[in-house]
Amino acid sequence: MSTAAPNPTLDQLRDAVINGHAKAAASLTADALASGLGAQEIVDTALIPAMDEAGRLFDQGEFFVPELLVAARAMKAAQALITPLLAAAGVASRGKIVIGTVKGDLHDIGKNLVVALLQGGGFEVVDLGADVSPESFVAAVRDHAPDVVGLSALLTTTMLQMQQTIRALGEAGLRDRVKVMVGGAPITDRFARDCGADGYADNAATAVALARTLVR
Ligand code: B1M
Repeated sequence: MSTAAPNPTLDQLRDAVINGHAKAAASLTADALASGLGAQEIVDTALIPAMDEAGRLFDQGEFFVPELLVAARAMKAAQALITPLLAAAGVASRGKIVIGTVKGDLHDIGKNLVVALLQGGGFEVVDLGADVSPESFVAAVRDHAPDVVGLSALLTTTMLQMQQTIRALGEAGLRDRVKVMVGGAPITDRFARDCGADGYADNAATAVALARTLVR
């Protein structure tokens, strides 16, 4: 959590994302970076709070899916400038991770942040995208032989796909060759244990720490 004083550029950026102004979001992100703010600080103090606010407005019936979509598009315009900075590391690979958002779930903003920080943390990442079936995870584990499989879910309905995916890895005889980590807003430590995962992380930074532990 940042302890910095309120910053007008970050306030404007947050508002631009909530209101779905993609061009403004990109140029305000560029301004924030040029003013010396760090990529992680911009994510933590403007971008994630903006998506939380969009979710709150959706909950209250003030936003509908189209508003969420334009907010997500503005978030991605900002993310396009931030991701290369989060991912810049240039250290030797710490391990390989296959990651995706589970079947039926189209939310990929948080997963993309996790990917960027894993890359920044020195991991080789195979990103399968969103709405990834258990069969596609199994095929990717066969093809890429990763150390870790990462499963993301944002919906209480799709989190059950984590269990299906872990079961499919078992049925394919691959479960003992990989560690499985899970994350996403509805996931808890307890759910992670119950669905047979090896670990749970509640944000992108702790996901990197967890991946390091799992690879060790
Ligand atoms: Co949706 N949506 N959405 N949505 N959406 C939520 C998740 C919701 C909480 C909104 C709400 O009601 N308040 C709600 C879910 C309710 C529930 O299941 N209990 C919801 C709903 C209901 C829906 C639809 C069903 C709406 C509808 O159609 N009626 C629909 C479902 C579509 C589908 O997936 N099949 C839907 C659609 C969408 C959009 C497509 C419009 C858009 C997504 C665009 C995209 O991602 N490309 C969208 C958005 C933007 C949201 C909110 C507003 C924001 C999500 C987000 O990006 N957060 C969201 C409300 C909210 O979360 N406040 C909401 C920011 C992101 C950085 O955080 O993803 O949590 P997060 O990721 C974090 C951590 O969770 C963690 O690290 C990340 C970074 O710190 N993490 C991991 C994530 N994955 C990890 C994996 C790991 C480790 C850590 O290891 C592998």
